[in-house]
Amino acid sequence: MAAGSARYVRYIVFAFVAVTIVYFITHSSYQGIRLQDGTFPGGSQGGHGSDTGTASGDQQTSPQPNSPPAERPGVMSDYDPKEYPMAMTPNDPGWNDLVGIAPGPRVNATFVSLARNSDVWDIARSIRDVEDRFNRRYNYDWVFLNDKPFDDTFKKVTTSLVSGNTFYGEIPAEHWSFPEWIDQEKARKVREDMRERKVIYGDSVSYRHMCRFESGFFFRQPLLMNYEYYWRVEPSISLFCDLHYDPFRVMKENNKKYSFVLSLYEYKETIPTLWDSTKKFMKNHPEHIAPGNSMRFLSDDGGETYNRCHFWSNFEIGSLDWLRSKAYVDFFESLDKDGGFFYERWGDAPVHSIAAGLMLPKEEIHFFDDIGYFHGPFTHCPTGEQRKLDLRCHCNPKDNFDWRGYSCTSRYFDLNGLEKPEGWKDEPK
Ligand SMILES: Nc1nc2c(ncn2[C@@H]2O[C@H](COP(=O)(O)OP(=O)(O)O)[C@@H](O)[C@H]2O)c(=O)[nH]1
Ligand SMILES: *[C@@H]1O[C@H](CO)[C@@H](O)[C@H](O)[C@H]1NC(C)=O
Ligand SMILES: [Mg+2]
Repeated sequence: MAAGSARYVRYIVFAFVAVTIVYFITHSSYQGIRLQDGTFPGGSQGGHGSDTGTASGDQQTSPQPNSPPAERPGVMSDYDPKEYPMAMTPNDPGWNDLVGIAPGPRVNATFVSLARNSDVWDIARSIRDVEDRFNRRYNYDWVFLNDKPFDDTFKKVTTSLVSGNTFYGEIPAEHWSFPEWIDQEKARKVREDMRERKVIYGDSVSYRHMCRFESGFFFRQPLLMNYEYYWRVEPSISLFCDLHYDPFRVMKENNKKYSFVLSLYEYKETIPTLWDSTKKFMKNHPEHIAPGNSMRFLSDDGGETYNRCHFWSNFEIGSLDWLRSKAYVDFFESLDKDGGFFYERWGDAPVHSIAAGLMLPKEEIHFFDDIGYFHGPFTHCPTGEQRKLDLRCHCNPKDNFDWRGYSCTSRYFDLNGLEKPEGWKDEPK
């Protein structure tokens, strides 16, 4: 009965192949990244669905203006962190689970990028890195802000890359212009003078509006009012390592208000009187100065002068509620009245840093060593070989800025009594 058994074998082989095909089809969906399931309306929001329902895709066709809903599925205001342990080290369960949507709660948080339409391809690269290394598994929203309306290309490209919902906001003119108390002629002469002295961005009006906006207004835009935490992302940054946990949860669960990856000294020419204004504020508002603050990070003589150390604000994960607090807003308004955003060229980095350094207890500022990061010309590459291997980093250790002379990160460790990461002595100096 050779013919009969041959047919029998063929049936078995056929059934096996069929089962195998069905298995691969049902198990091969590329989780975390979905193709757009709709067209792009003229509206200001694009969106994606997601497996955990952390973002809802059912508002995509609504016309602008749009805003994120206060209630978002997956976002929990109160939960017991112990019920949802995060893998913080390679020994923790789940460290290697980097496929699929991450389980557990989501924080009331969003990415935020200020950008021009012409920044589209540079912000696209940044988004791609953030998604690949983190957000494809978490699907957090992304808010884009611009002093002009975003064009269709910008919205299409960014919405296609972000795994969460996207929102596009236009900044009101009052937040991107000269306040009435600024003497235009005086401001113009300063720009002329800085142009001659070749101070970086010294002759730019728009850069000053940008710095003032990032210092005092981004966190109060309507699109950001529905969130508690933000992660700022600029065009042309890179992320070098996988993120094995949710940094928003690290912020929330440890009561952190501000965080950084790179710190350095500010250009002297851009902030000649910033510290004078700060001292005036401290005198007028002693109630806003936190006991146990980070003055030692900012000053080497007990507050008499500023050592120009600041956290580099092109990367920030922080608390919007803190920036919206009376303390922070009083500080910004006091600086704004003094006019240094226009009579000098105060950057938002020293402004945020001084605020965090003086108005937060030092424990509320966090250093994210695990987040390998580049923004020209500086690199933060996590310290130590094993750490980089565990995190699957692709940065060159020789590029790490952390322990070089021009970095302020050593001071941060010293003032907080923190032990420097293993291997820091062998890193570039
Ligand atoms: N909408 C808008 N965004 C701007 C403007 N100037 C700068 N930005 C954004 O502000 C941030 C800082 O600007 P950038 O050119 O990266 O300055 P740098 O990092 O200090 O060299 C980036 O997110 C830019 O996209 C502007 O005139 N309009
Ligand atoms: C998120 O935070 C904002 C601002 O604090 C709040 O108004 C909103 O209700 C919160 N949403 C959720 C889902 O917790
Ligand atoms: Mg930049």
